Formats: sequence, C-alpha cells, structure tokens
Amino acid sequence: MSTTGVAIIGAGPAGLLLGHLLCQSGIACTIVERQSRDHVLSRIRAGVLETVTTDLLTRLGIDRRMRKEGLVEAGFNLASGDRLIRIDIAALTGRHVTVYGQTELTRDLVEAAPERGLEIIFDAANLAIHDVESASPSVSFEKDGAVTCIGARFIAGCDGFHGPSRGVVRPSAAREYVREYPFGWLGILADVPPCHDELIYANGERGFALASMRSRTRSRYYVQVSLSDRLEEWSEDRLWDELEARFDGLSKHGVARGPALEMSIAPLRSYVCETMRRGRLFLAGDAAHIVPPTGAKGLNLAASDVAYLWQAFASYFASGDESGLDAYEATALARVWKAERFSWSLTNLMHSFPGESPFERRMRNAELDYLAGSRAMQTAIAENYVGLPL
Ligand code: RFL
Ligand code: PHB
Repeated sequence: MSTTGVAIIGAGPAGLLLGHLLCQSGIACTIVERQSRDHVLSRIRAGVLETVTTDLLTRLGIDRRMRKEGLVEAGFNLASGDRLIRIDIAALTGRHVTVYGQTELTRDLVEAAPERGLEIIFDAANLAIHDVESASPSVSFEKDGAVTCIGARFIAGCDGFHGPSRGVVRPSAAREYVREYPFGWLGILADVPPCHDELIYANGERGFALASMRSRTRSRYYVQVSLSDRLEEWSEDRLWDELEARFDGLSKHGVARGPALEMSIAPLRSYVCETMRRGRLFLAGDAAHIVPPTGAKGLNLAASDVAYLWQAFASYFASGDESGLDAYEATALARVWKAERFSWSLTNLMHSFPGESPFERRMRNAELDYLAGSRAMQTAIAENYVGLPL
C-alpha cells in the first residue's frame, strides 16, 4: 500500500483545485478519478466564474489562458417578457464575473498537473473508502486489472453528486435538505456568435430561457423543458426556432444558428448535506451540495469549499492544528446556504411553474417590475451574482 497526505477522490473542479493548492503548499496528495482523462476533459458544464474561483487560479499561477481568453463581464440581464433589465454588476459592486468554461478550467488544471508533481490516477474503477474514523483511512480501487490501495492522513470526497463519499458520511448523522424543481434545462453549445454581449436570463410566457456564451464565437443557450421531455423530441431546428422566438426581440445581434456541438437535458435540484465530515473524510463541492444552475453558483461553491478546506489542511500539516478542520463544516455551510438561497430565489423568479395560479404569475411579474426600478434590489442580486466574500 502506498501512502500520501491527502487522498482526493474525483478530478472535477473541486478535486483538481484542492490537489493543486495542496501541492503548492508542499502537502503530498493523489487524485483518484473514475473516468478517463478524455472523458474528464470533454465534459461541458459551467460557464461563469466568480473572483473567488479566478483568484484561486491566479494564486496557483494557472490563469494565463483564462486571463487571455476569458470574457470579463461587467453586467448581465434579466428579461421579463420583452423588457430587458440590465444588472450593472460593475457599477453596483465594483466587481465582475468571468465567462470561462468549466471545460477550459479543467483542461488548464489537468495539463498543469504533471509539471507540478500532482498525481492524477484516471480510470480507477470500483473505488472504496475505508476506516475513515481511524487515524489511517485509505481508498482502494481497481486499475488495469489490479487492486491498488492508498493510505492517507485524510480523504477529500470531491466526487460530485453521484460519487461514493457522501454515502460514507451520511450514516453518521443524516442532515439533508432537498428541493426538486418540476422542470429541467435543455442546453445547446454551438460555434456561432452570441446573440448579446452579456448573458440574458429570460422569463416569458413560454417559461425560462438563458442566452450565455463561452467566447465571442461560441454560444451556450438553455430553455426550460418539462421533466417528461426527451432529448429525441428536440431536433436542433426546433430548439433554434424556440431560441429565436425568445431572444430575437431582446438581443442586440439576434440568434445565429449553427450545428450543435452538444445538446443535453439537466434536471434542476437544490440539495445540501449538512454533514460534510465523518472522521477523516471531508466532503467538498457537488458531493455535499447542489444548486439549480440559475445564478451559476455550483462550480464557484466547489471552489469556496476547497479554499476553506485547503487552509484547514495547510494549518494541520504545518503545526498539527486541527481547529480549521473542526470549523470546516460550519464555515463552508454558512456560504453554501447563502448561495442556495440565491439560486433558489432566482430560479423561482425566472421560471414558470407547472400548475401555478394567475396570482402567482402576477406576483412574479410584480417582483420583476419592482426590480426594474429598484437599485437596492439590483444591488442585492449583483452582490450575490459576483459571489459573496469568503
Ligand atoms: P464534479 O464536477 O461532478 O466532479 C466530480 C468528479 O468525481 C468523479 N467521481 C469519481 N471518481 C472516483 N471514483 C468514483 N467512484 C467517482 N464518482 C465520481 C467524477 O467522474 C468527477 O470527475 O464535482 P465538483 O468537482 O464538485 O464540481 C462541481 C461542478 O462541476 C458543478 O457544480 C457545476 O458544473 C455546476 N454548474 C455551474 N456552476 C457554476 O459555478 N457556474 C455555472 O455557470 C454552472 N452552470 C452547472 C452549470 C451544471 C450544469 N449541469 C450539467 C448540472 C450548467 C449546467 C447545465
Ligand atoms: C453557462 O454558460 O453554462 C451558464 C451560465 C450561467 C448560468 C448557468 C449556466 O447561470
């Protein structure tokens, strides 16, 4: 059995950021990932980074491509019917967000690993977690037909919503909170110029739609779909027709069509596992909490968990001080719950709910109308959108 300081499960943004931060602090760690390198590098997901996340990349010195190719966004738009409400985040908060795909961030972190001595083991099957309540926990897995076991001082469960870590933490004290939303998002990625220079989150008669982007030549769009909708029911033409109907009147440039690089449907869910630790196993990122994508908080919450956890590990390995590790759960959850609230509230404000009454629709329209004229409410939204301080 080999040994390390921290065994990290999962090479998503949480695991990769934690691995690099620990490595930079001189703490030995190994990342164990179930999927292949190619699979990890090809996943299409988040697009909007808070400064919490971009600052970590800068601290690591893995920000060169992001600074060059990322789009600094000084504002975004909420649309109610055919009215565009611009949230001037730069003027309201003095800050900004960066549009840079999770796919690109992942690539930068994976490619920088070898030169920094960060070991990532891909294609690790049947991972199991052992002895987390002892002083010498371990993970075992199968690779190339052989079983490998890595002993560690700590294990970081960065294995996303469907990974095994939460199942190990959970029996110790199940404090879980969940909300499933009665709709999903159908997304499309295409190499066409975005319809607008900034993101538009649109609420309308036909439900929610989002015009986002990855660059000035690559667009990302989403529309609200029913949970019973199947991808096969949505031809590319049908989706472009819908997007044109939603955004041609709202946007500066109009919707440009092109072949889909990817199309997928994702369900929307809020979830928090308040128990983020069991013994020497710590959860971070989607392994512990999920937000609906409205507001772009998921990846950024993974980054803030990791910032707290890395500092806690760093003081433990420097001086044996366990106070940071003991405080991790409470510190992380304080920020997690605020982001959960924001994502939930923006989801409620911008989507049509099946079976909602005309009164509920009026309430939403009144809130959007109030928002359009209230600097106070715009500031509250902007402050949450750029990310609350660590
Ligand atoms: P991940 O990215 O799911 O990574 C977990 C990793 O663990 C691996 N794993 C295992 N490894 C070993 N053994 C096992 N048994 C394992 N089981 C799992 C997985 O293969 C994977 O590599 O979790 P992490 O690192 O916590 O990162 C979270 C983010 O990926 C997620 O929150 C965001 O993508 C959410 N999200 C967005 N977040 C933002 O901040 N801004 C956005 O604009 C944004 N847009 C989105 C989103 C998520 C979306 N979907 C697909 C739900 C848009 C969408 C459509
Ligand atoms: C994206 O570009 O994928 C994106 C942007 C903003 C969101 C969610 C997703 O709120």
